[in-house]
Amino acid sequence: MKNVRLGEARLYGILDLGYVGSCQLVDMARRLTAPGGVDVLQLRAKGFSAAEVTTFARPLVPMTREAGVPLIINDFPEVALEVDADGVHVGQDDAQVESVRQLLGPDRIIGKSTHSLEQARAAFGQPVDYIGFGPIFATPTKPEYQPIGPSDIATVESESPVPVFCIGGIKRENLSEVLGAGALRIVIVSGLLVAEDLSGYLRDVREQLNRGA
Ligand code: 3NM
Repeated sequence: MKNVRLGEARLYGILDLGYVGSCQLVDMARRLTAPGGVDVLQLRAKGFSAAEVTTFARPLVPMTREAGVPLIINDFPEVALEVDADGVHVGQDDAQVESVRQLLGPDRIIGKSTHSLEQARAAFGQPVDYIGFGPIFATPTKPEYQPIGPSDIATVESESPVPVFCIGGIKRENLSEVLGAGALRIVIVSGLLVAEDLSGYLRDVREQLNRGA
């Protein structure tokens, strides 16, 4: 069930507390998950405690479930269990995927960030349901990371046993380049969160994704 939903997902959004105030989370989540919006939503709250992330996540669970959009918690497997979120996203430095899988059981989604072809290939042997691959372009959301460019996207797509979500600096303005390089699924963080006309932005992105399908 989880993999069918992920396999069909094309657009992944992230509620990043670096862009959205805690009081705006629910409203932004509602707008992002409205019909025509994102297919997967992650809560990313770097620098906050597990207790704070639990508080942020709790109201998002019923509303994302009603919208039919899986809710993924960045970094905190215990919080995902506690609030009954759909899954967890881990970075390269975060807890080992095997122990997160043990904690979450077989049915919750685990995603992992990868930042090179080598890291992507290493993740293929791990119990993950999807990988992130990037940053494709330079991004103020993760300024300390070197962009890897779009050239390895087609290789990762062709080798990966799980859905690949390209991430990092992707906007509606450069989406055609990412899709042209072979990407099937993308993550957009700041592009969506700072859009002046969010529903227009989403419509435009979805049109490009459908055209590239
Ligand atoms: N992870 P924006 S890049 C959260 O490469 C994150 O793993 C990345 O934000 C990775 O869409 C990134 O604003 C930031 O560029 C993406």
